[in-house]
Amino acid sequence: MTAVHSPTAADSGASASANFRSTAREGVAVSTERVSTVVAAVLQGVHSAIRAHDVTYPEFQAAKQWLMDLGEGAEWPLFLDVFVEHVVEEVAARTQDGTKGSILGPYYLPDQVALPSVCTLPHRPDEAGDPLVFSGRVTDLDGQPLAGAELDIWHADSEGYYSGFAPDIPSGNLRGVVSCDADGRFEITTVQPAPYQIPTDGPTGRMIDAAGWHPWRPAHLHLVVRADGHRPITTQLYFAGGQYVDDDVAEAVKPELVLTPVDQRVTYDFVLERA
Ligand code: MBD
Ligand code: FE
Repeated sequence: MTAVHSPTAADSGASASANFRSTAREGVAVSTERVSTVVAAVLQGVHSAIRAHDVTYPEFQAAKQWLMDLGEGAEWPLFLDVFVEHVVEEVAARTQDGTKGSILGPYYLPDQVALPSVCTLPHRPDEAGDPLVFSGRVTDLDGQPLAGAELDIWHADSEGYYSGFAPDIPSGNLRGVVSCDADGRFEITTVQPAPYQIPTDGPTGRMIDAAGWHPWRPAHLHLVVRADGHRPITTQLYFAGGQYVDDDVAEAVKPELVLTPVDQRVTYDFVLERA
């Protein structure tokens, strides 16, 4: 029996948490002084919000309950990537030249299928959605092509769901690692992604609703672009005129990253700086 069910917060939150735990990370050596400085500043921010807004005991207990729910719902990666990562990226961007970066988000998966410079992303036989052809070139800061540069690309389907995080989508769907040609060029055929809605049935969605905000990100393509000897860039591309481009819940849109589709085609040239 195959149950067709709509994705729930529990599905995507738990998958995002498991995926994050399984990602190999270098142990970061953090000094006592650094921990003290940053943690004290975070706590000060909380303390000043409580004083400024006369936060009450019932509100404090409700916040405690919500934080416990966030952990039990395995939504810490989702919550942090939506509401905090954009500021970490902003700080990292201070020292990055070339193509503008954007947030990684919770739905990256490593080790996807290798594809040639002209390719179609893996998709279901009946994949819904308008066709989209995304082409461009990868160069260095001097405009020299980076032969064999790699575009690690992933995006939501025409309903806004990601393979690996929503049920009933084959693994690797709408994901791939594209090798550019000798001239740094690529041309990727895929489908137009839909805007992404933060699951409304989990703690993050309940907080957004309680605050009267909206839970949407504009439609986007995710990319990590790499080339030997160059600093990789993690970014996202958006579509001019699309819903929520001017009002992303994750505040991750930069004007340089908004593309204008012409006849279901978009182009973007990536520029990488030396490592
Ligand atoms: C997404 O698809 C995403 O890109 C981010 C940053 C957060 C939640 C869902
Ligand atoms: Fe996304």
